[in-house]
Amino acid sequence: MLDSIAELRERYLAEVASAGDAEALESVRVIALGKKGEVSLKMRELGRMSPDERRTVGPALNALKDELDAAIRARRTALEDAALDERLRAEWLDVTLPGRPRPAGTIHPVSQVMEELTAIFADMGFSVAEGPQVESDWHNFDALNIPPEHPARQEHDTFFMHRAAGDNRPPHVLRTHTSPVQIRAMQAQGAPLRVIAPGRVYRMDMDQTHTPMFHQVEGLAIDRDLSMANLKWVLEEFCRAFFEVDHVELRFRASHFPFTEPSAEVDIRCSWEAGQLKIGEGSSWMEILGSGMVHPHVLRAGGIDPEHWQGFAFGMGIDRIAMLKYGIPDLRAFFESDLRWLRHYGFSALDMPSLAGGLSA
Ligand code: 2NM
Repeated sequence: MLDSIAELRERYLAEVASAGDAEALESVRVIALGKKGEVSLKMRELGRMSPDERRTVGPALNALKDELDAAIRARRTALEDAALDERLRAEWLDVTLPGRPRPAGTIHPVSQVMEELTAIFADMGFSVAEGPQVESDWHNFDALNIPPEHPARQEHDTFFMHRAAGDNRPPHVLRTHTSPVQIRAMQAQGAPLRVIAPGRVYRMDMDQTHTPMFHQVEGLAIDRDLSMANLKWVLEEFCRAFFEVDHVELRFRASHFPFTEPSAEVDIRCSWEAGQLKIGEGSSWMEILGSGMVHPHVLRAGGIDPEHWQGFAFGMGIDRIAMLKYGIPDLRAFFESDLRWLRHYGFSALDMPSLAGGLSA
């Protein structure tokens, strides 16, 4: 009997040692130590033995059971450790590898130019004002001294918001300029005041050089003693900084706007050579903006007393000055969202406008 126990011991220890995974090990355990396993069956034979025999075989079987049990546990732990080592080896990750490159979007020229002009006017004390794109016709027209019979107020120039029968709210339009933002700024902030209002505007117009939505920036300065001279200096400084040239020359031509008196259209000296535009030199003039002294009716609509305050205002097309500065030939491409166009004319998100060139003192 003791011989066969020694044989079992040798055989099962060998099987435990050679079990290659948890499953094989478990079946060795069942066959050896399970309820119907070989060691358990041997234990049952103890009943049929003489007391002497039992005294030697019993402890030997118990010792075998404990030894096999310990060997199985040790083997299980070894297999688990090996599996973990293998995972750690296979799933190893180099966190110092560079990231996968992803295509970066670009900044639209209109956004870039808005950032640039905002930085330039901020340096001259102007803050940015914003307002709704759907405006009351009072803010968009009446407050700006534009009378009901003015052509801009006719159906074919302006987008009017639909009104259901019985809707008694005042008429609303898609703003046709950003001037209503300045009316709101006057009402909210009073005088003195220096703001610019960049943003989207809408007019029913669509051809080579017009789109029904475009971008404008308007400026407004109100103080006790402002004149066209201050206006001219601000515009010259803006053009020098924006077009990044040492000298610009502006020419004021008398004009007419309902919201300013007097009014002037402003041309900038330039040259066109071989299709190349140069700002600041040459013998050509190009119109770039409209301006004037704010009409007393407009100041009053903004809640400002024209007996004590006066101001200048100006407006220009952002899309147009973007085309001039960056040599973009076609306006309509601005709004087509063509990725090839955006990659070609777009700016890097890191290409922040700066005043490194500086404004003159
Ligand atoms: C222009 C030309 C002249 C202008 C007027 C105002 C306001 F609201 F202050 F009265 N903002 N912008 C103005 C004046 C705009 O655009 C060609």
